[in-house]
Amino acid sequence: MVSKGTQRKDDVAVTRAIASFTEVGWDVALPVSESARYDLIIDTGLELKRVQVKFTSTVEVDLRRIHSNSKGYAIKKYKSKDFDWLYVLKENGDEFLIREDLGGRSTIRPQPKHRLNEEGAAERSATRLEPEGT
Ligand SMILES: [Ca+2]
Repeated sequence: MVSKGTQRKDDVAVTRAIASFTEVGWDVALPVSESARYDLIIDTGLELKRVQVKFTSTVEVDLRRIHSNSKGYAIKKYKSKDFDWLYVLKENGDEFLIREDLGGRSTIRPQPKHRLNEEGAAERSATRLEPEGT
């Protein structure tokens, strides 16, 4: 059972991701199905990417999921096809976008090269040069 506090942090991560992707200039879509292995779909203008969103308060992101079933519970890992990109929101507000195949991994440690902030900032300042429509 997911605690209310954990659910709240996950919700913050998803909404923060939506805001950041929107600022970068990508369109964001939400899957209707709750059984989807991803939280968002983003349209970069060139392609669609399925994005799994995680909140973490530690340096490593836990990629395992606990599923309850008739025999009790089972720990599952994501498969390569479950999502395309992983968005991570850290407790300090740092955002990461990991575009590597994480299938079968138990954890991932976001690196500086995965930071979304710089890429987002660069694309944002580029967008600002365009005149606003009236
Ligand atoms: Ca998630």
